[in-house]
Amino acid sequence: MRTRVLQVGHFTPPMEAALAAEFDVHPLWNESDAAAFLARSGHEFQALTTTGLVGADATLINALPALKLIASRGVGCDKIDLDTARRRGVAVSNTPGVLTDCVADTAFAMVLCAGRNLCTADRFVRRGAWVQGRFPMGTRVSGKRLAIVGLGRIGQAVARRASGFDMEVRYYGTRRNPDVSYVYEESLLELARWADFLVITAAGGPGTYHLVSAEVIAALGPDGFLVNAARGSIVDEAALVDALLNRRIAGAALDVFENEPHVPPALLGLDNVVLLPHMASSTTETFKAMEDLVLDNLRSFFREGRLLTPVC
Ligand code: 8YV
Repeated sequence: MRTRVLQVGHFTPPMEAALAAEFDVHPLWNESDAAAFLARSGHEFQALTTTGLVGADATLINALPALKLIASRGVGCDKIDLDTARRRGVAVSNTPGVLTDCVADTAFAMVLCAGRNLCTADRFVRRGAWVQGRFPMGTRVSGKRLAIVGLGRIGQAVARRASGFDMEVRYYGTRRNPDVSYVYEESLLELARWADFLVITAAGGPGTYHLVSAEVIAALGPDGFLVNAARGSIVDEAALVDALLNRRIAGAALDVFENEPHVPPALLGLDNVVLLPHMASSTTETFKAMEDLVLDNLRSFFREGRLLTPVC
């Protein structure tokens, strides 16, 4: 009998086809009354496939009494209730590594867009404003100070890109990384004071909730830029909106928000913020690599009893 897989996050069409060819897949979104379906048939599923953005909460995990594995596409697991999974003895896999370069590319593009006003400049040309005069000056990026919050795989890839732009790099995180030569700053406030660009690449979840507080944003100062390619929950969004509205920081570039896909309406009319739809990893190549890894984790777990990229 094929392993029965409940699907709660949408995949690309080739992945949907590959998954259905090997597993007995049931998309939960086909059910008009998901709770009633789970009460009736939840016991049939051994696996749950999801994405970093959809996750799996305690209610869902507990509605699947035979669940053995949650296989997620994406590196972030902040939407998966890992405590409940551990308590229930359910294994969890994610897709680290394969998305690092594309996320770092986007994060660095955001640094350039914020400093050099590239998105505003595009809008300037489109609305015909160029014929009326010059586009205002931006801020130099090369040679400036770039601070990284969370120097994991993605943070280190951003740092490597920054080195190519002759930038000085420092970082903040839960601990100093002995394998890198960048300066470790123990105080996030001090790091923000030092930085021209503060780039967030830390993991989301309760440990980093509102880590970038009103004080940290204030410490960045009127010449500083904030770039968030990690999770909206890491930044006190209301404080950030206030700082951008009142020009207390130079600008921001945001790929993530506290209540996606909803963006604070106050940001929509501002030219000092770049707004992206959580797309840092969204390339055909990276999504294929992430989905291949989801599939390989499922195969490996149900055939050999081990995960390639276990979370727990
Ligand atoms: C994805 C992400 O867009 O990996 C993550 O944690 O936030 C993104 O890469 C998404 O989770 C892919 O399913």
